[in-house]
Amino acid sequence: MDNPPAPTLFERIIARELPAEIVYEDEHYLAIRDIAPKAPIHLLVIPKRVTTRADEITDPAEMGRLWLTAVRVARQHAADFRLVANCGAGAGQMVFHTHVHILAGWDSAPGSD
Ligand code: DGP
Repeated sequence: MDNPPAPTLFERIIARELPAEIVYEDEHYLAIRDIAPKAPIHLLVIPKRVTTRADEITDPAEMGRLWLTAVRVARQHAADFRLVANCGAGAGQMVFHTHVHILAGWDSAPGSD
């Protein structure tokens, strides 16, 4: 039998095996501050259910809950914000546990790349 895959960094944060600055938590989601912020406010919304990338979520209700949780957390920190989910290494994904980036806090509108 194959060994189960090693837990990802985010699974270990959810399990409190690794530290993180937690800004929100409920039964299904954890939101933390990104360790290498790419905006003045940079948070990550992480579903506790393990999937590798956001496009693996096929249940519309589950995807809706993830989106609405990201919006709720974002609004707790900023009026205007950007939500991003990198899907795959070619898109810049580095941690292969689904997450949504919340980017906000610029003084003026950021570029669109
Ligand atoms: P992505 O490239 O979409 O997989 O985003 C992963 C993000 O995770 C990236 O912006 C940096 C962040 N990150 C990596 N390691 C850690 C960590 O140990 N703690 C926290 N809080 N964030 C991390």
